[in-house]
Amino acid sequence: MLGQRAAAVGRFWKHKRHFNSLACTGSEYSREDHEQSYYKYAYIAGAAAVGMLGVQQFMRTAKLDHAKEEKNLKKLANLPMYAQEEVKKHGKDADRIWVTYKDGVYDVTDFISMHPGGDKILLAAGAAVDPFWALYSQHKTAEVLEILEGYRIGRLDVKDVPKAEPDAFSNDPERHPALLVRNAKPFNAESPPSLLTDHFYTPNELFFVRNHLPVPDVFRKKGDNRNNTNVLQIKTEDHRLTIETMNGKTIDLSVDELKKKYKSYTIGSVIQCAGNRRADMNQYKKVQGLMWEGTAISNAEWTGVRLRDILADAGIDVFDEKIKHVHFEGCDVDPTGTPYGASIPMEKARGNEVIVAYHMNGVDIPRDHGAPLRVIVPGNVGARQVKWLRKIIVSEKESDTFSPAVNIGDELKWDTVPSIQEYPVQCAICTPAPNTKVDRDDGTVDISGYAWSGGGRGIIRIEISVDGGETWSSCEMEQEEKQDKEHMYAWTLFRTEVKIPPGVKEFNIIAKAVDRSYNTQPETASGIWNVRGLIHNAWHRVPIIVKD
Ligand SMILES: Nc1nc2c(c(=O)[nH]1)N[C@H]1C(S)=C(S)[C@@H](COP(=O)(O)O)O[C@H]1N2
Ligand SMILES: [Mo]
Repeated sequence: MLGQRAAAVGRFWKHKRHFNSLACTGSEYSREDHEQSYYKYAYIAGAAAVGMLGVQQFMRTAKLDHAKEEKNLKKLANLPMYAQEEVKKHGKDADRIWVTYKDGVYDVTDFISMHPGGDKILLAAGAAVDPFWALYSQHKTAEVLEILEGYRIGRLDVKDVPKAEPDAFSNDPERHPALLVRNAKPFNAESPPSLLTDHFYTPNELFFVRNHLPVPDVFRKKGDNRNNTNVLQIKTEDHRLTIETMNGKTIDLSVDELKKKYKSYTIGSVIQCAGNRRADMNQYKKVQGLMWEGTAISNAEWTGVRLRDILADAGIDVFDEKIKHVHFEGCDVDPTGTPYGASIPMEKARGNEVIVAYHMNGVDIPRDHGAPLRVIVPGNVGARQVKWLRKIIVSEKESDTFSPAVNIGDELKWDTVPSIQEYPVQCAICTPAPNTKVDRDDGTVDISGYAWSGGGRGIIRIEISVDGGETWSSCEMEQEEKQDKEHMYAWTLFRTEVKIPPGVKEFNIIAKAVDRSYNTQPETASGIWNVRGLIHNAWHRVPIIVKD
């Protein structure tokens, strides 16, 4: 009957999970931008981690439980010892549900019934949560451990205590030390702003990284004895891309076949995370998610084959009105077996510019960026550009790895808003860094930054103000010559110098851009604020200190 209760909770959760507060497990990870996969991963994270215990409401309960927990600690020494076999009897269908963590045995029954989403802990019911925590290590905070202790009922027999889990991220690639790490596992890092505008095409090593899970190990060679069972192992030679039609027919291609069969195209295209500049929006009013500053964006030249050529070859009529969306699936699979996924509208998918890429800046796509294949959807938000691509599916429906829009208040019905696809106009200053001290005697300050807009809308103007937006001067722009203003998927770099305003000890450098549709950026976050801090594109302001 508890099973029923949990199932009911589960249903409730399913309905409510689009409301961020329930999806939040209080960790960076689950509050991530997940433009699209947010909920799914939050859901699973909520599941997996006893950070599962970390749902916000739970945090509140935790405080109430504090006194109880102190008592528990005292009791700890006298607690009974249980063998794994005993714990196993308290699986998801039992009256009382137990889990273990290290040598602790916990009865989480009450937690499950009290907290929407708490039933996710059922994944570990009657067993150890350790393997889940290995994958979502960011949940294993002192706070969460403390909460868990409140549910302690005993000790696990030493012989049954799980050995330390292999680090699920131990096969992640080496990264360049200049990347600014916002979260280590899974790896999320910004490009260093001080180097970003030195290159029109961002060197692969400095390209920002946004991963939801461990990097699939696509380079494992025969005879390599790493036995990390948490990481999906695939070899580039063995990798297959499957295309599934509406009537269930599939074809599949190896990377070599794909390269040989279809004409190749190269396109300069930006990838920008919808959470870029979230930290900025957070200053205006608190938001949730990984606190990206202004460089969760990079620009590369991608080479691959047109998506529509592959679809046509699979017998799919790209003008069939029944086909509304094209879904993509990655090789990165979470503990419930669900791969990272996203979809784009068919109208976009059959365009000239969408490719299944195998090269990034002229070399094989590095592991962090989707080796061996990723889809590039120029002009759209980063989340749609699925890495480690293994499957393409055409469908009447949008991917249910739901993709929220932004704006609106707390009671937002996520289901009613379409996903973010094309990005609005964006620009940010990369140098100087905020709070740079300049000498008044120097007279001027050198400025550099990037601007970009979604949907191929080229940037037509970038302007700088040092008087709070009263007056503006325009910047010199560097653009991709091969792209016209109607099809500009690469970014625009800008440079200029401004005079240090007389008589001030500090001032703001403000930047804003205008795109081909004459869209420009809002002055503040006021009208675009949203709880998850997505697509923040207000005027970018960098405070500067003047030394006399
Ligand atoms: N398979 C897979 N594809 C993915 C992701 C992921 O975690 N797994 N992250 C997405 C998000 S949210 C972004 S912003 C971009 C980041 O691409 P990059 O890491 O190459 O910069 O990849 C997208 N594609
Ligand atoms: Mo993203």
